[in-house]
Amino acid sequence: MDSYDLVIRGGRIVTATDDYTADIGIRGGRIAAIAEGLPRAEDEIDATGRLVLPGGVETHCHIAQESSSGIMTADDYYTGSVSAAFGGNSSFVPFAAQQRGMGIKETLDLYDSRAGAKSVIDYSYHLIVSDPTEAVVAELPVAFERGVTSFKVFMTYDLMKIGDGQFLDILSLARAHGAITMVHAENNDMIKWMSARLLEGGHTAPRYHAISHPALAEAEAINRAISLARLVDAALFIVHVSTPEGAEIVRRARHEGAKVFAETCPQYLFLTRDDLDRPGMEGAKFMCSPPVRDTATQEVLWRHVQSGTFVAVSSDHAPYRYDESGKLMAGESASFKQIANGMPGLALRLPLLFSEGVRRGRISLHDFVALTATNAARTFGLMPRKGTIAVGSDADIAIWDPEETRTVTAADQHDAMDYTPFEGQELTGWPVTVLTRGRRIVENGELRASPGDGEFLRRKPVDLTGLPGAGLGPSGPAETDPARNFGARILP
Ligand code: DUC
Ligand code: ZN
Ligand code: ZN
Repeated sequence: MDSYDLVIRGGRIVTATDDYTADIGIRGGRIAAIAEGLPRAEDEIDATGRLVLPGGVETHCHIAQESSSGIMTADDYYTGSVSAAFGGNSSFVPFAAQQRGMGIKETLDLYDSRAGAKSVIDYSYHLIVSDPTEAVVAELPVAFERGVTSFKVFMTYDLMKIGDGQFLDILSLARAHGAITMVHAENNDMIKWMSARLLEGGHTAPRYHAISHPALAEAEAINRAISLARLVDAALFIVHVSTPEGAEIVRRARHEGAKVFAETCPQYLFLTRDDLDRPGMEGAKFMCSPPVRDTATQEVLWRHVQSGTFVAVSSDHAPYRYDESGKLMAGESASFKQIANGMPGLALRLPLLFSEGVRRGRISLHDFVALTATNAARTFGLMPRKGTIAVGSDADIAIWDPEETRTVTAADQHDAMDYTPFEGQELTGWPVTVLTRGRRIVENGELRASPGDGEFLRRKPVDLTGLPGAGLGPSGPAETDPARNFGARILP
């Protein structure tokens, strides 16, 4: 059979490893053929002069999620997925957040009800575990049965943070089921102590948010999180690394064979704490945790992007509007402790990285694809369905015009936000047509999808093959290995 539902003709196909010009034949939502001169199909896209890339796989964004202090994100699964699609993404994995007192099934059911009828792109969730009681830990396998193979835990925020023993429970259970645990790694007490001193001194403006989260708080917590993961030989993913110190700990741990993955985010590569020091409360728009740092930090983080410390660059889209529903909930004179943490960026992650990364020669096109799609798909159990262009994979494709220049505006984000931290920036290289499972979601600036077109993705266990240390003998410490600890069984 050589007929296709759709042929994308004549584009330059670039994956994490390949770069060639060919046609792509799509049948039943999947890539059925890649070749030169495919037969004509009823539906065709002329991709001459365009880049044909795997659709982005966004694995760090907060959608229809209450913050730890109960503020709902501005984006729901409709606006969030539409914004993601306009930004060149074909799928995303936001969070399903267990609030204290909630069960696992209850949490996943709640997010199914928030996502199912709304998302225009395929989706899954990472399960945030904030209350790992014995009953909750016993219920965690429900998540694996439903194809949710990643957790996220917090080492900070009084209402979300878990203790080190609880962290070990989750890591070891995740290991037994082939899941991966993500962590927000900052030392809670250092931040609280610094914040109290600052507030006592009357230093309440948004810029002091950056001061209250010292680099040492991130480095200490990353080091501790990795130590805990190493003790039980579990896979760990450090989210939103923002400091040279933190990145260096990750780099060294990977070199030493720890099962550690990490990401950074555009805000740490493109914004600084000077943005937090804008007049009045404007700085609140740039508040996220960990905070944005300085230009010297940006340089070092770029080097870690280039040298493979980070497997992904994720948006950490955490949308709270610049009004009383979000950032200004506690009024115009709120202290930095009363302002929601997070900023939007779902639609700009790829254009920023393309314009400022690829076009400036900081990363190759292959790196760009790996950092925005392939590595995330692989790490979070979506490979080979998502994250690449190959026969048999879902036809999740973003067609880019590498020469188009646009000026960033909040209105063009297609989200539910009233600002973008990147307002006015001129970027070159934009996705023009985006497909999920062979369906056009966005075409020439128009939305072509309907709420509920996206499907829930059952994910596989994490693939650790080829990670530093894999296949080089026992990877955990002797004390937890029955072959080396006089036969004691420590891990499930
Ligand atoms: N951590 C996140 O990952 N996102 C938003 C705020 C935060 O603390
Ligand atoms: Zn976080
Ligand atoms: Zn986040």
